[in-house]
Amino acid sequence: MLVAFGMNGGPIHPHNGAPLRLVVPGWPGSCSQKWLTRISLREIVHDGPKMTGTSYRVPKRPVAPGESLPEGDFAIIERMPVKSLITHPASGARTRERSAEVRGHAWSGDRWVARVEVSIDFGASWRAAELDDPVNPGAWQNWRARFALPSAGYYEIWARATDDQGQSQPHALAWNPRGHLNNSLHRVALRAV
Ligand SMILES: Nc1nc2c(c(=O)[nH]1)N[C@H]1C(S)=C(S)[C@@H](COP(=O)(O)O)O[C@H]1N2
Ligand SMILES: [Mo]
Repeated sequence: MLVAFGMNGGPIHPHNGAPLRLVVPGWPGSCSQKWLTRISLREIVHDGPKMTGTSYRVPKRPVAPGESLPEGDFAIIERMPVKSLITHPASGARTRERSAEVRGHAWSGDRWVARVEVSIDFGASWRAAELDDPVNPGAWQNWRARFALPSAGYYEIWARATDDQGQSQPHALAWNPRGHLNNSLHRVALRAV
């Protein structure tokens, strides 16, 4: 865990937590508390505003959508699961070319991402993307891949990351009341014209 007083070579902006901010890489954003003026170590679970009830918690066992369960059956989220995002092209983009470059980021809590694969045929086949190491521990990993677009038409680009312990992203996931931990595949639309 870091206590940050600066960001991008300058002072940290109030939006981002000035004067001081906790940064807990790989754990939920809720751990990275902003606007610190003092630190107290307490022996109880965080009982501050927005931190209680089902906030940042998920059922300990798989439950049916909408099922209600007692508070004791929830676990506080710790490390975040493996996830990837497609940052280029923008969803809905059009291209006149017959190939496309796809780019994005991937991360997995406090682990490394071992590979990212991309599909343009709705998951029927996958191709390995080129994947960078993190620039420092806890940083996102950048990735990119180039695809042939065999004909004009509507394509979806899907990305799937797998971490160094073999955990991969699901197509769909178990329900939880707050919709936390949605690490399902990112899909973007691309139209070749
Ligand atoms: N003091 C304080 N810190 C906080 C919060 C808050 O409500 N109060 N929200 C947390 C949550 S849930 C998130 S996701 C991040 C958002 O940080 P950002 O504004 O830098 O993206 O701040 C965290 N730190
Ligand atoms: Mo959050």
